[in-house]
Amino acid sequence: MIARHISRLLASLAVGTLVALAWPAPGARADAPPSPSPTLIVIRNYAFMPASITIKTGSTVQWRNDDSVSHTATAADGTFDSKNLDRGQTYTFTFAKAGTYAYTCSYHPNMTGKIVVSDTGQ
Ligand SMILES: [Cu+2]
Repeated sequence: MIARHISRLLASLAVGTLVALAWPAPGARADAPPSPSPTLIVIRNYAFMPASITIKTGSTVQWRNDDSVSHTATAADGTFDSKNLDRGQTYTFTFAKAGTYAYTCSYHPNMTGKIVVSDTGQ
């Protein structure tokens, strides 16, 4: 009787230890971390594709020029500027601050894009 009681107590202690080990450490983020791989925006036919994206704060965006002519990805507020991108060249930028970033190609101002950066990624 006592032996059975003790073994049940030991079993519940073991389960409790496993739960404690599986629990996130203090300070661990409950939500998903920013995407580790960059979000790709292709520049093709004088357009940013997709023209508008929403990402999570801390995420990285990569632009790639697939056109035979040169382009740039230049933020209206100066936050980022790829400078000249020839065919096949890429530019990456990590968005550390939430906000809405409008950008254009400095050679072709009718090319426009928008990056929405939010803490929820929505
Ligand atoms: Cu351009």
